[in-house]
Amino acid sequence: MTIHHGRLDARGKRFAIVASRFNDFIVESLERAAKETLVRLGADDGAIEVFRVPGAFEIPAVAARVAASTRFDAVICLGCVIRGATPHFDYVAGECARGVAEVARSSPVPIVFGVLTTETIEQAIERAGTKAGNKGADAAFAAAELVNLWADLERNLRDDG
Ligand code: INI
Repeated sequence: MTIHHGRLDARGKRFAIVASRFNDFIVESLERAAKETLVRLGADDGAIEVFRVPGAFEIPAVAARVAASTRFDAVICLGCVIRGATPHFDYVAGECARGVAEVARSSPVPIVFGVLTTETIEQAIERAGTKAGNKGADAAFAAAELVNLWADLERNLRDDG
């Protein structure tokens, strides 16, 4: 039996973070944790670039552009959409998730989804470094793992089409 998996190792890799400014007091915590996690996993601080967008709705288009540049080994999308804050929740959260998933399917590099979609501010705070962990850190772990799985896929599946 062969199991393919990505190592949690960010050494020598370049990461783009696409982070939205809306609800920035939450997104800043996600961004800080994502950067700290990548550095803990071996990435150079200088190998991490942040692309800031106004809101979660803008994340997919910028993630697509950044991924297409092939300057990065992975793209991490970070944002926060809170239902209590807007009647547009379903549109903004839905389009962001749908858009990132669509971009990820055809991207030359892995794209991970670290966008909080919560009912309340309290739930967002819980997921941004308090009792439910930090989704920015989780996204960074996922990105590091996928970068290495991607490399494994390139090595092993290249001849299989
Ligand atoms: N953007 C968010 O990232 N989070 C939100 O909670 C939010 N709310 O509440 O509306 C939000 N709206 C802005 C949206 O993402 C776009 O930036 C805006 O519509 C301009 O295209």
